[in-house]
Amino acid sequence: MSMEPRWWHDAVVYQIYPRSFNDSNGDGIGDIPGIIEKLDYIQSLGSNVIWLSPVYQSPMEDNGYDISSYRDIAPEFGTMADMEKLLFEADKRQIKIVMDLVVNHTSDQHPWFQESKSSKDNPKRDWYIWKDPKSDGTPPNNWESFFEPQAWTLDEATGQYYLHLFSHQQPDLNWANPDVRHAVYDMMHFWLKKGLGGFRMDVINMIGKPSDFPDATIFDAGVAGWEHWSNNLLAHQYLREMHDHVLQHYDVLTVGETPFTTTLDGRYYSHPDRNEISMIFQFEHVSIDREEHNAVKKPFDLVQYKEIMSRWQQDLYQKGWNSVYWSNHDQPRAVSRYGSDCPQYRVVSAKMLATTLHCMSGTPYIYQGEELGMTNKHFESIEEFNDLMAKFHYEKMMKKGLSPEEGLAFLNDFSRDHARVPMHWDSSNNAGFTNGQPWLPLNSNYTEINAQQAVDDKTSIYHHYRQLIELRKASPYRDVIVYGRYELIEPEDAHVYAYLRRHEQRALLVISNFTDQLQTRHYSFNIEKMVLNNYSDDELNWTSLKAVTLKPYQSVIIEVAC
Ligand code: TEU
Ligand code: CA
Repeated sequence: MSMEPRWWHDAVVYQIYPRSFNDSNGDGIGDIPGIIEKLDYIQSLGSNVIWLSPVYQSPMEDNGYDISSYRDIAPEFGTMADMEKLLFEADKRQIKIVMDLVVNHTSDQHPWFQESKSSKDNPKRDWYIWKDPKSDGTPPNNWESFFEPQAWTLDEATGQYYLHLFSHQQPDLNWANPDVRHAVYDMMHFWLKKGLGGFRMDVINMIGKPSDFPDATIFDAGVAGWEHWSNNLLAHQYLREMHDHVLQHYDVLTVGETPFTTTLDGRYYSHPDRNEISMIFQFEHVSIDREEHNAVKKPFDLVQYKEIMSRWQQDLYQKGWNSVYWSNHDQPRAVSRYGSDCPQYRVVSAKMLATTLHCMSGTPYIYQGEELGMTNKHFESIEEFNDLMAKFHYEKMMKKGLSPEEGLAFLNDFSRDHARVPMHWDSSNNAGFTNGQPWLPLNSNYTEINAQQAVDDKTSIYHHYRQLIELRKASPYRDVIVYGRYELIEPEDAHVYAYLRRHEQRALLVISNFTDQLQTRHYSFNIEKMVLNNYSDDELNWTSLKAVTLKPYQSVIIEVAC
């Protein structure tokens, strides 16, 4: 198979978490008019797709991932007219807007659930997943939830349990019911007709629930039950139906968020001939430095990281499409996690991470502030966290007998709130994010790390990202970056990540030092040209790769002879 070109093959996506991006009216909450104000900033970066985390009406128990009306905008984010203006203004700048499609579950405040809950014979009863208790009154099976110990909550009034893989305020829709599926498809048409560029599909690999609801048998590798409700045949069947009814009629980017996937699953979802979705977010590489389920930290192992990324690069080559990312609204800040956020190495290591990822095949995603090298914030106490998952993990750790300090330390490494701290625009009060009280307090380092500084400084991380995007979209290296073959060099090297991309008569070698030490290596390639180097001072010193000494966190892209 050779890949038929699609517009999103050379796209670079910029993710916005609206609540934390830019507040236009001083209520402390980012909003859609605030996003419109910053479109020029995103356009200058070079990104041509924006993925908006949910902006729909919601009680915001999970900051919008709990939707109470799919066809309304949350008032704190603006109005439908604002949303239409955003689409219009983005389009003027050749930027497409991808919205979040959260349809594994709704909010418990959604009228569908309110009706469903009202009585056992309500016509919408079967829109959600209701089951009788076991004879001893306990839940129908032993599945866990991502945010609570149990995936089932008893509704006292009707005497049945309902299923929620996330919080009890996020009941799971019953995709086995065709009326539910068609309601979702209608809603998708509603948005796509407004000129949307596509959807990011929240936990879309979990929509198929086996009709017999079997007990989980695996308890040490994720939320119990995942072997039954993730990536099953039903999920693929529903996606193909969705493609048939909706997606085939639009030329859009679709990316499925899919924890617990293998590369084989990745091919099933993204092979163009299967008519499902464009690409998926896999979770393997963001799972190697922790056991999320058990809230346990593990050392980051570069050899394992390389093995995972390389396997995805290779297994999907011409058999599907990758998405590549370091961070998003659920992950800690990339530079703190994989690079170094100490003043000496923050800039250079953030650039190194960017180079490593942006030369891979697949569609790269940038999370707001990543292009500035924003860092994790230090939280002093558990009360400072906002995220419901942080609270759940903390309780879990306390129950296991860990100390409050240990609990706090884990969250300071991994809490989702690190990503949700407001964006740094400039060095003025509250980083120019708001004139009011920010909904989540800022990181105090905004006086040094902010967009204005980065735009003005030609050697900033921001400009490094800009150059990487330009290489992918409009340079002689476009085809090799977008369509080239990928080859890992020295898989066992625990400090340096080197790989090659080849396409027709071009080859690019990418070398990244993941340590704060000098590293000397030998490569048997001949340099044609130094394409990008995150140390600007020694560009001319590279004449041969026979013995190169990489500086701390140095990363280079070199065109080599084929
Ligand atoms: O995330 C799904 C998911 O798997 C997360 O619980 C993930 O394990 C964790 O956040 C990563 O550390 C999606 C959304 O991205 C997330 O923001 C929502 O809270 C969740 O679904 C429920 O909609
Ligand atoms: Ca606001």
